[in-house]
Amino acid sequence: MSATVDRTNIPTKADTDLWLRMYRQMLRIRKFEDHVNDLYTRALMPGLAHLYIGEEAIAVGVCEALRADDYITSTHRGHGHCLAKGADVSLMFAELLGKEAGYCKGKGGSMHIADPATGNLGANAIVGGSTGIATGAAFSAKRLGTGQVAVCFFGDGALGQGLLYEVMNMAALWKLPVIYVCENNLYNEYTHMSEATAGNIELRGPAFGVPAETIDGQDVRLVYRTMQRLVDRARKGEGPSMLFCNTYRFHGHHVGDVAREYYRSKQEEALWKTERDPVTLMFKALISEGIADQGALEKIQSEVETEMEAAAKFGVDAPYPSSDKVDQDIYA
Ligand SMILES: Cc1ncc(C[n+]2csc(CCOP(=O)(O)OP(=O)(O)O)c2C)c(N)n1
Ligand SMILES: [Mg+2]
Repeated sequence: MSATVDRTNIPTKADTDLWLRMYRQMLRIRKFEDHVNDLYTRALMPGLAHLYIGEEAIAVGVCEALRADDYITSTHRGHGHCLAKGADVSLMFAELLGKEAGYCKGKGGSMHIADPATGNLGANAIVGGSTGIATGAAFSAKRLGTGQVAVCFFGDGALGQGLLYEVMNMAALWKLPVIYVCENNLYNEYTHMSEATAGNIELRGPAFGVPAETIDGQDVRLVYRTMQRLVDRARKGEGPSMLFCNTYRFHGHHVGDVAREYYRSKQEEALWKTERDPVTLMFKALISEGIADQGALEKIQSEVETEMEAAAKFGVDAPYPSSDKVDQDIYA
């Protein structure tokens, strides 16, 4: 008698290629931002940057579930979203360093990167500001019948912004293909979300007829699979949804926020870094499931490091815009 093999849980080659790609994408965000922190610390980068390190699984899991022409809108903590949707790392470094080769000719910096070629409608320094842009993009996709969906990334702090509820009301009424992805990293700047956000946040969507769910935002494959479902229903015309991803930023609110024990304990930070690091979790899962050995994953690490070193060097070496262009491309 031959044993019946249950093949339903055996990953296909396409699955394993995708998981390795997701691992690489998370690492690219991590190493990009390690360089950003280093450039800031060496006083080579003007202004500030809000690091996404610790939250990489959300951007990657979400963007892997999207088509190239689907839209995203981003936040002040936006590097991960831009990279996961396909932005060019050299142009990103150039932008952060104020160079002419950057996405906004060096005049926007970290918080204003948009990349229409990859469906990225832009980061936004106004907390909650991008909710209106994503909903408008979804409205246009629906009117034009393009089949595109729009994803709005926002932090838990944006749950206190009225615009979110105005647009969610419209999105529900008109069954717009938009997914509101809340990155709940527990903090709004230096305030714990429990001090700023009342009630059960998961009930806010359903109050408008927008289904909501909450998942572990450190598990890239869970984020991806959940988003596949929500994207599918949006594309089929079943309307908006809301996804809460529980996560944590490993660094301060911005690169300059280094002495932060007055609002967040070192023990809490250490716990997330050692137990809940999305890159390490995926590294361990890929090995324990026999998808890759340590050597293969270390090769990816060194390839990503080489890529980021070259891109950072491109940004550092690139020229600044000339002074006669100082009043161009500026809107006030
Ligand atoms: C409308 C508005 N109010 C206040 C600020 C100042 N501000 C910048 S980031 C931030 C906190 C955002 O917290 P959250 O949305 O949770 O995002 P996170 O920084 O945690 O990713 C605040 C209050 C702002 N940029 N825009
Ligand atoms: Mg937050």
